[in-house]
Amino acid sequence: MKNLRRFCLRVGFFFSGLLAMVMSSLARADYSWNFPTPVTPIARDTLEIHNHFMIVITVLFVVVFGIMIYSMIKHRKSVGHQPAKFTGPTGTVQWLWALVPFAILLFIDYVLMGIPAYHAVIDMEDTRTKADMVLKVTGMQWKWQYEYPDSGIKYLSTMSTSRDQIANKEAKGEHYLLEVDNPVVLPVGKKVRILLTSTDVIHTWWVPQFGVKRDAIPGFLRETWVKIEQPGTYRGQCAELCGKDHGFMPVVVHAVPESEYLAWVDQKKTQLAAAAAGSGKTWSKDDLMAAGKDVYEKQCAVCHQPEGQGLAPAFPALAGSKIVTGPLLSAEGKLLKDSHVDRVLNGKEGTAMQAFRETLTDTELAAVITYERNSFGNKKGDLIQPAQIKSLR
Ligand SMILES: [Cu+2]
Repeated sequence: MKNLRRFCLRVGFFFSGLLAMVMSSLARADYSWNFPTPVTPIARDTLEIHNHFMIVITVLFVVVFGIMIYSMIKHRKSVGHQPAKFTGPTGTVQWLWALVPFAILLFIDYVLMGIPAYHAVIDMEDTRTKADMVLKVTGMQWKWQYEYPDSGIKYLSTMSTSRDQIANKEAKGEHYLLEVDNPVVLPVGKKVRILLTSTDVIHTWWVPQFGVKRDAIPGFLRETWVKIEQPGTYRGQCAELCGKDHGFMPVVVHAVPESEYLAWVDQKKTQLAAAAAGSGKTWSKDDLMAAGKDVYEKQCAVCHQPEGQGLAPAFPALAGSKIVTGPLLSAEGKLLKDSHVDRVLNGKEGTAMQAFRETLTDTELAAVITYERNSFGNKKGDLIQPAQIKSLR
């Protein structure tokens, strides 16, 4: 009786410890218990399989632990139970003890769980059947580029949460760290084949409500698909530790009815055409400076810092930098190797400095170069026109 009491006490301690842990973690985090509402077939399948598996494993848990606990109490030493005297795996009964549970688990794994999982995995990988459109997603430190090959649309999407909110100098907004300047827009009810790649390190494009989480790997093209069933705004994040600002490259998707999507495509095309036309005109220095400040704050400030002071050792200062204050172009107007313009256009291999020639327009490049040469105490006084950038490409 004494032993039983001790045993029960131990079990009690174990479970009350476990309960205390669960309660304290609940008190710390306010999250809901369940997964977010699925809005794609993949997300729905995944959730259904998860729930189905939870039932199977709960039944297994209760049965196995039930037998174990019953056996321990029933056959304990204090009620005079004698241990069996046999040694070694002899006799049919012992073979049965091993083989019957083995067969049961095999059935559960391959039939009860295997078949639904197999169907879901095949469905997830089927990116091509009846795809209505393609979206190309490129991960880069620390933003996403979205491209609609069918409509010729391509743009960058960067986090729009202010640095002041991150530094606790300002109250945090509702969608803190989960908001961007240019969200992805996709039509509802269409199968979208998503191609993923990266320009630098591995990133992961993840939207929980889509049930989609796929690595974007440099040098590889990977794919997944979504068919969003309800209009809405869906938010996610990069889910692969990809460097300093890994936590600051959210994914935001606006799912809209098809007519609205087509209107957005037209509007975006006009916008991009207007930006391209801007590269033909001659800009004043003030206009370049104003546009450049905007580009700098979005694209450059995360590494080189808002005041151009840099962040040692990885991110050099632009204030007083030899490269930034060096010559703009050669006497013939050609690109100088390792010059300021060369760095911004082509990046620097082996460092976090990426090539911006493909991600920024002629106007944005000219503006940000002009801005950097005439800010943070740099007083070069010169400027570069978008048309010059165009001719350097
Ligand atoms: Cu990332």
